[in-house]
Amino acid sequence: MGHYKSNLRDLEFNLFEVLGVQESLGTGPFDQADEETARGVLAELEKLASGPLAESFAEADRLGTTFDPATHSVTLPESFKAAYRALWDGEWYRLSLPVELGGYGIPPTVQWAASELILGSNPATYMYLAGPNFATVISRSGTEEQRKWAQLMIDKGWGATMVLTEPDAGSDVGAGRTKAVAQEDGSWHLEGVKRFITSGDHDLTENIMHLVLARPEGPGIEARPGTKGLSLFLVPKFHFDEAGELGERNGAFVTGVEHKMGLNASATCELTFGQNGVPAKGWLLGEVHDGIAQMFQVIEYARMMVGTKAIGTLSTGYLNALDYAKERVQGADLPQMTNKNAPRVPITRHADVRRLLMLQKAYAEGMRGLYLYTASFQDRILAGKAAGEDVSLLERVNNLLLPIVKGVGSERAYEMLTLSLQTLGGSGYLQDYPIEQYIRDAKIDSLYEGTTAIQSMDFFFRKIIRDNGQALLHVATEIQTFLAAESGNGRLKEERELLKQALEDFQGMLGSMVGFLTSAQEDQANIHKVGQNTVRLLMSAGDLLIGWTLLRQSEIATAALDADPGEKDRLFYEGKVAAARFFATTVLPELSARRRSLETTDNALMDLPEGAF
Ligand code: ST9
Ligand code: FAD
Repeated sequence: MGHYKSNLRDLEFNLFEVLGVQESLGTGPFDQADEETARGVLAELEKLASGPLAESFAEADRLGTTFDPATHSVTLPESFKAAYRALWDGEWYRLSLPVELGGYGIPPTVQWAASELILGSNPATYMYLAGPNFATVISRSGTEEQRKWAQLMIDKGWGATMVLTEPDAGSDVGAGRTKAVAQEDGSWHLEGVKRFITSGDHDLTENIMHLVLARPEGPGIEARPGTKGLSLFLVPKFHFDEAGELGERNGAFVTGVEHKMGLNASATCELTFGQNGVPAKGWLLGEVHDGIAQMFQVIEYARMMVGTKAIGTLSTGYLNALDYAKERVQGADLPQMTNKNAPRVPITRHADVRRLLMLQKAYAEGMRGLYLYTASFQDRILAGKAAGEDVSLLERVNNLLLPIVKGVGSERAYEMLTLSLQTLGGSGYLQDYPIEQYIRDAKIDSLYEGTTAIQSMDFFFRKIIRDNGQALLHVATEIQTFLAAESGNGRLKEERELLKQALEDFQGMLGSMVGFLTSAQEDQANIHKVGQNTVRLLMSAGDLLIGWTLLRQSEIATAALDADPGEKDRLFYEGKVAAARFFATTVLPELSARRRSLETTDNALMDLPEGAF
């Protein structure tokens, strides 16, 4: 048995029992796929993820990548390459492609469910599959010639990277100094050093297309500060002709590979442009200064991916912990604690182990529901666009939810994975079990693609304030409608009350934050009161939505239980109701305390001299 424990039952529950994805399958842009196809995709991929894909997970972690500075090349362990090959040969990358580029017309909900299976089993393999996916962005904004390159990237299975970060430009992408100098032949020469570039080099594909943000320089080009002065350049590892035949080596060289805490099969590279005796030639995508907006098309996908990766990892962490707990016998039942002859029991009998397990379950399943709810807006955007409808509100809701999926998904997954490890006691600390690796591999999720602080500021300033709260109002109205519906014959009444209170607490927090922001017009320092609380607000939005998601799930489960399902389903549905109850009674009340703390924020923290820390 491999390390990976999937939860296909819960994926299907979300897709077909909660979201009703089958209603859009076979229609509009999804007319090529029916429910059977969708279930078939997930079942096939589940087999691959639990078997061949999972096999190299631990070995690739221990062996890591090998960097040869003389040739600037990175090689990967053979077992890992075999896993990647299995994914590539199965053409699974096509799931995320639009039909016109060879995709299957599978809705995003099903795509993300499929992605969870790969990301939970062997996340680095997924990340190396970026080529076809990034080609869609090139195809969307490129010239006719560049659209042909995009097709080559797909047909030839090239790799791709997103290249933003520099030593002095991490969260602050606009501080980047890498420049691109216009050449007479229409190409550009890039000069500079980028760091932390995922998949910057490897031996999985014959070519790699780097999508690089740089500052354009040349006649008639206005220099602009910050992100709005960046352009996106396509910089291939090898030059190529019209048919995609490879030519000379281009001057983008990997000059270092990081040694890191986890995700060791994923090469994190320093990428140097134009400083190794060969010019780094690039081609502008679209117009100058459109770079950051174009790159955000890639980033939006990647942020969703990172959240799904974290949540998928938590799910397998929880299921590994659960299996262990069922087998591990230790201590007597608490009521018999004074009886030294009492029979020893599996640790699942201990209240604290149950607390650990149920918290993991609630977050894993609640956050799965949340990323799939987010994906359901992506389904509706595609369907709406195909029908010529106005989808701007749907887009804004999707945008609002992304920092929650990414920021909350990564933070809570990491936190809960420590509970998965705790469930195993000392054994959890060993490499005999996958959980220590899960923790190491998942820590990155709160860092790259924008740290949690960046997600939280995006959430408050861009997704709520700049949006005039429209998208938030849409989601809040859905929660209120759920609360008002009072369905389920009055069952879960107490939990609904707790959800109502949590919604009020969240709205109270937001109200105070808007107050701080408004008062900053009089006293600029008050903006720091906002800054002290954006992560608190984001995490509270996450808990509110997770609580709501679990309650929606439990409402459906309750109805299913009334229909007297078979034993296996009965336990599944009972678990849903229990998770919702547990989360509502133990986590949601925390929002009231967070609200009190937020409301009393002052600037003492900011006034403290640095030396006092
Ligand atoms: C990284 C990569 O970390 C990690 C690994 C990734 C690996 C990817 C692998 C993918 C694999 C795919 C495989 C598929 C396989 C499929 C299989 C299927 C089964 N939304 O606020 P302003 C834009 S990469 C949209 O003034 P500042 C917008 O154009 C490194 N757009 O920002 C805006 O203009 P306007 C990641 C947004 O103060 C403009 O930016 N690094 C958004 O200048 C300026 O906005 C980071 O993420 C948004 N949310 O700059 C950096 N926000 O306003 C984090 C901004 O006119 N830092 N724009 O619309 C930030 O995000 C900063 O907030 C900042 C600030 C840089 C944006
Ligand atoms: P910093 O920006 O220096 O942040 C340090 C701390 O300060 C963080 O806690 C941060 O939240 C906080 N902080 C910074 N600014 C603010 C602010 N304005 N307000 C509040 N808090 C703030 N980049 C790429 O371009 N391509 C890749 O493929 C890629 N892959 C990566 C893979 C790995 C394994 C790693 C580690 C990084 C990768 N990155 C990549 C870079 C990654 O996106 C950055 O590390 C990330 O954006 C944070 O930047 P930084 O590390 O410079 O941290």
